[in-house]
Amino acid sequence: MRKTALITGATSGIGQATAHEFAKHGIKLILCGRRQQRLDSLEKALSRDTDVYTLNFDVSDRSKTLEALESLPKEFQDIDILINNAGNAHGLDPIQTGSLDDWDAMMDINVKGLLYVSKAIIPKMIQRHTGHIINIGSSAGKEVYPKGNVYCASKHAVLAITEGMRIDLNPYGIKVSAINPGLVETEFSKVRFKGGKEADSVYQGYKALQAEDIADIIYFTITRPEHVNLADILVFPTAQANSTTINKSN
Ligand code: NDP
Ligand code: 8X3
Repeated sequence: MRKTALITGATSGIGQATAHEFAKHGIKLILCGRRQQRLDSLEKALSRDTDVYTLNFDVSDRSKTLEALESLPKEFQDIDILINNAGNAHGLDPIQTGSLDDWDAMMDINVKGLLYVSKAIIPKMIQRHTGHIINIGSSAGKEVYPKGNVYCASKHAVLAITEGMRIDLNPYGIKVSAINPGLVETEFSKVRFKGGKEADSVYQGYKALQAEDIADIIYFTITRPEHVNLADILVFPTAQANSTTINKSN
């Protein structure tokens, strides 16, 4: 039987590349995001290869998230794969000057949003005794870097939640994985720096990971045999050794 996947943050970057990768393999798709035009074009493009359903909601809005996920038509209700990917960094500031709005956004989207979406989907996975949840963490979830404070905290939380999910869902045959990338060239830095020019230099002077590299790893992770779960993957561009050591000599 064809599998069904729900991807949050499918309108850009890693989520969008994953949608394309899954469509190529005929996986049924529920694609989520807030930018309707992008959802419409994705639906149009990917419907050639698979069945696509789109949902527009803000993951940080608890009632809208639960409402949207409850509204899924019958043929999209049996979700086999959940990719909790929606998220971003907002700002890069020392703790003493960080913005409360940025902190709220990161905790509300990266942490609470992931929990709301999971809360809606896990019960059916438990009922069906099958499922695979992939949480997109970050190298920032394993290591704190200067001015990364709250973003790093949000991704450390994602890793802790992933480990908790793996324990609690263990009796139900549900796989839970964390994929933790280093620098990936997406709209991530545009969002972090609110469109400011600091974003331009983030991926210059070396070859950063591309969204397709992560999509490829996600597809590999969901296609391992039933008894194999890739629990926790850390992936850097070759030029990056850790959050602060990047060889920009290229
Ligand atoms: P992008 O900015 O390219 O994509 C972010 C996606 O998240 C968009 O589709 C956006 O959709 C969605 N999103 C953001 N906020 C919300 C919200 N409130 N409600 C619903 N959807 C939302 O970044 P990436 O693809 O790089 O990021 C994807 C994930 O990967 C994030 O969790 C990020 O933290 C993580 N990551 C990124 C790395 C990088 O270097 N790029 C490295 C490590 C991890 P829309 O705006 O339409 O709602
Ligand atoms: C994104 C990677 O290093 O910008 O999570 O935090 S980093």
